[in-house]
This record gives sequence, C-alpha cells and structure tokens, in this order.
Amino acid sequence: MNRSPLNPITQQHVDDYERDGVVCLRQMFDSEWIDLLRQGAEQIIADPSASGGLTGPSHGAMTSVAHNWRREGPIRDFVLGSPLGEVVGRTIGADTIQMFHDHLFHKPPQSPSIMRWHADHFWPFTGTMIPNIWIALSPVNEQNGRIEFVAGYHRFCMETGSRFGPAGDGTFHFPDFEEERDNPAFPFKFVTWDLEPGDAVLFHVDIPHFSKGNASEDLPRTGLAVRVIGDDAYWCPREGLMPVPGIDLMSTREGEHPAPSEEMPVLWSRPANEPRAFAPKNKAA
Ligand SMILES: O=C(O)CCC(=O)C(=O)O
Repeated sequence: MNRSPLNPITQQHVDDYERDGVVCLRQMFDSEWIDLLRQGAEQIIADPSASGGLTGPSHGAMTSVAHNWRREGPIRDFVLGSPLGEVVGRTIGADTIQMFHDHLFHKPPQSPSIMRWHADHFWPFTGTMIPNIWIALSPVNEQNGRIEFVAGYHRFCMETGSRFGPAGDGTFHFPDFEEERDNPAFPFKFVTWDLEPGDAVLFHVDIPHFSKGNASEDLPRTGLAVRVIGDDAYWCPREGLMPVPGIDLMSTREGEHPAPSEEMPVLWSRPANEPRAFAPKNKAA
C-alpha cells in the first residue's frame, strides 16, 4: 500500500486549486487502499447503524454516515496510513495536515437523493485551509450523481468574508445556482468530472457543490469525503457549528490553531529539508 502519492502533485494541481477552489486528483492511492476502503464502505452500507458512525441529515435514500475513522477498521487505517495528508497538504500549500472528520456517501441505483447546493460551512473553524477530499469508490458519472462545483466562488467568499449559517454573520445566502447555470452574466463556471475508483476531487470549504440523484439502473455511486485542516485553520467556538467529537467546542479559544490530539492527529508534516509553504498572513480571527 503506497505511503507517498502514487502520482506527483504538480504545479498545475496547485494552481487549479488556488484559482478554482477545486481540483481533480487522479489515482493518488493504489488499488489495495481503494479495495480496503470499498470493503469498509460495504460494511457500513450493509448496516449503517451497526457501524458506530453517525448517520448524517442526508441519510435515507442515500447512505450518509460520518465519523467512521474514529473506530478501528479500514477507514481509520486509510486515514492514518495512506498518503492522504500529503496529497492534500501539497495541493493546498500547507505545511501540516490534521484530521477531523470523514463522511461516506452512497447513492444506490435509482436513488432520488439530491445533495442540495451548499458549501461546507458547518465546521467549527475560521481560516481557509479546511478542505474536503472526496474519493470515488465506484465509477462516478453524469448519470449516477457526480458532484458539480461553482469554480472560483471561494475567492468571492474570502474577499467578502461570506459564510452562511452560524459560521457567518447570519445575513449571507447563496444565489440560486440552478438559475445561474443558464445566466450568461454569472461570473463563475460550473465544473465537474467523471471519476474512476481511486480518483478524487479536492475542494475548498467555500466552494458550493451539488449532486443530483442516481438515475442509473445498476451503477451505485459511492464516495468517501475526508475533511482535514491545514496551518491556516482556527477554532471558532460558536453554537450551531458541528463540534469535533471528544472536544468541547465552546471551551476552545477563538482564533487558536487546534493542537494535535487523538481527535485531531497530524496526518502529514512537510519534511524539514523542504522550504515552508505556509506564511501566516491569512489569520482570520
Ligand atoms: O456525495 C455527495 O454527493 C455530496 C458530498 C458532499 O456534499 C460533501 O462531501 O460535502
């Protein structure tokens, strides 16, 4: 099983992520890792309530189970042993990556379950390095519910300080992106990718995303989302944000970077012989 990315993270990946807030990363994990994840996913899908994870609000016609990495098994082994941290860290320009959340999403054939347009503004952090890497465990295509993104929208959010829900000031709402699709004056482009098992999309916390139901007669659509933080992420102790299990969010210090812990272990640190990538200029709090 590979410990370093199977393919190089290129300057193109870095530039695409910075410009668009989302990038497709193809085949960074070997087939043994992906087979292991598929086994883990199958166990959860067969009996979500027995898995020890937490079913998400979108659970139902879609299997949606979070915090799987917190118990022994394939997903934990992958999170702690694979090059996931390095893949994310090198792409987003971090020097350290820490784990905090994972979420399995499985839409069986003919699942009507739509994931409505949203950005991941639920997490208890300010800052910009709070990405999500969604790893395909099945083929993913137009028919079975691939994820669509509004590229570049993170720059608008960062420039205007816009976050919705408790993460923001309560006044911010997204436009109706379904209407904007056909609006030639809309300044952002919609992007999406077909994926093979092992391919991934890595996206910024401020990037709106959406997936339609699975219209396929026979092809499930399964992906594991892993959420991590980089150097530029700071506690945001606010009621209504999703806490990290085992950490009392309201007792955390606003603006402080989460210390490495059992709940938020370091997955990757940039080797000491490489120049630092992160300069703490964006501190949000
Ligand atoms: O799997 C999907 O369709 C949605 C994934 C998602 O919304 C997320 O990972 O935040």
